[in-house]
Amino acid sequence: MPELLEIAARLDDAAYRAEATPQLAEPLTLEEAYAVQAASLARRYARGERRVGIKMGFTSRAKMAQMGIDEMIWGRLTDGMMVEDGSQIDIADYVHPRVEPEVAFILSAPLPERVTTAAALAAVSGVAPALEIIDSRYRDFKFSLTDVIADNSSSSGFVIGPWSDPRGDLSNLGFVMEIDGVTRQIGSSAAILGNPIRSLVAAARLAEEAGEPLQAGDIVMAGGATAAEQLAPGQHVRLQIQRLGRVEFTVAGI
Ligand code: 0L1
Ligand code: MG
Repeated sequence: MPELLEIAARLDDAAYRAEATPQLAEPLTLEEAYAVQAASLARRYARGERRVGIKMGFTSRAKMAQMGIDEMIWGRLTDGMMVEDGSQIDIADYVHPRVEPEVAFILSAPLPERVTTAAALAAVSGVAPALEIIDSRYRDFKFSLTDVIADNSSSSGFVIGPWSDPRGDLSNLGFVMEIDGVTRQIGSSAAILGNPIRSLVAAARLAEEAGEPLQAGDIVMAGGATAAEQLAPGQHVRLQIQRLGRVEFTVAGI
């Protein structure tokens, strides 16, 4: 539908220019919102970006409560969103970015739609501490469920720490996220659907339903374990996850 393509172009332009855009005037259906997301990603692919995986959103009560939304959503990740562990971002590349602590998986085999947690784990070659930089393109970071889905579920950047062997219990690993050496969020991997591997199972189903099944080499960001924190110039953000290690980045500026 032409209107959906226009919305996709507006959201993609807002992300590209790092300029806020008003909330959508008319409510979309869920199907339309994901169609807008796919169309806005098609514009990124046309500029040379490559899909490298997917992110899961609202997989924890803390995130749902922070944003007033209680349904799981997903978005696409591209290589253009990757931020190297330990590197620096420029706040000018974002509208009003926030950061949240997550767990990431990388796959060594495709994941079909219906998988058990054991089968999902068997397709994982690594698990890592990860930070998601979310950046709603909507003015004041305010949106409805379908608005945010259309906006690629606020996907903006992701930073992945060292990959570890995924075998072992991932259900209750302690998280500490610090900004400038001060603890800002404490949590547990249990906050992510009780065990982040459940988020991977859900990701496989949603990706398959969208006609883009998860493939070997794909990255899956399992979702935030705590509320997100606003980013500002000059900050240093670090996440430490029990057994998995740390991941960090800085924000350029004073
Ligand atoms: O959990 C998430 O990553 C949801 C992202 C969309 C909502 C937000 O921008 O906080
Ligand atoms: Mg997230």
